[in-house]
Amino acid sequence: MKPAVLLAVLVACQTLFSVAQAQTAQTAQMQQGQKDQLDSNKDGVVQRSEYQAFMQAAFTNLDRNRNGRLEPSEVEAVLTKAQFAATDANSDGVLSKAEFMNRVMADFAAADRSGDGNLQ
Ligand SMILES: [Ca+2]
Ligand SMILES: [Ca+2]
Ligand SMILES: [Ca+2]
Repeated sequence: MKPAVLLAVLVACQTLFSVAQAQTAQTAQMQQGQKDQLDSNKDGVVQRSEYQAFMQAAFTNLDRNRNGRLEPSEVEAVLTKAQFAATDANSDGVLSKAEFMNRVMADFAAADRSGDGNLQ
C-alpha cells in the first residue's frame, strides 16, 4: 500500500521547515531529508512516537487560521480532493485533528511493513 497522504504531508512539512533543502533535492535525497526530520533522536529509525509528534506539529503548521481544523484551502497544496475526502471521515468538509491523525497514523502503519512500530 502506498502511503500517499503521509508523503504529501511530509513534502509540505519539509517545505515549511527546510525550504532550501526541498528546492534542490532529488527524490532520494528528499526522502532521506524527510526521514532525518522525523528521526528526532537521530538513531536512524523513525519511531511511531517521533512520527506522531511530527504530524501533530504538522497539523498546527498547516492550520494557518488556528481554528483547530484544516479547511480545504489550507491543505490544497498537499492533498488532492480525493485524499481530502478520504481523510474527512465525517464528510463535514473540514479535517479535525482526530481525522488527520487517524489518517496519517494509518499511513504509518501501512509504511511499517514489519509492524514493529519503527520505520527503518
Ligand atoms: Ca528515532
Ligand atoms: Ca484551519
Ligand atoms: Ca471532518
